Amino acid sequence: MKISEAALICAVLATSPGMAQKGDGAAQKDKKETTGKPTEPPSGTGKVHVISQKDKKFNIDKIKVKAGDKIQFKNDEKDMTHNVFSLSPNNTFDIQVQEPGGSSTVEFKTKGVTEVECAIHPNMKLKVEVE
Ligand SMILES: [Cu+2]
Repeated sequence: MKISEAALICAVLATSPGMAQKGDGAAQKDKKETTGKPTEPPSGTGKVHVISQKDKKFNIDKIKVKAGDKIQFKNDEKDMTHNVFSLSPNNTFDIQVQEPGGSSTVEFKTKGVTEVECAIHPNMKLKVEVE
């Protein structure tokens, strides 16, 4: 009797891990954001800072982020394109032509100061301090 009871318990335990994994998978799926941008790999737990471009300027001129954080650059103009880029060696990037209503997310992987500019409007400047 005792042996068969033990066997039953073992059988129940053996099925448990599978069920637990299923639960975790569903929870992760719910949290996942759908940005529609397949170019963004899911890396780290980096925060996303949103910066708006309106009236030919960034809504702020300086921001501090942690290495691994991302900045989402939004073009909130009515009818003006922007072209945000950076030549700073620690985080070089080029979003290229961004239409009104467009949005692009850039990951700042490396510590240091990253100077962000717009190729179309030389007065647009943003200093990102990556810590
Ligand atoms: Cu611009």
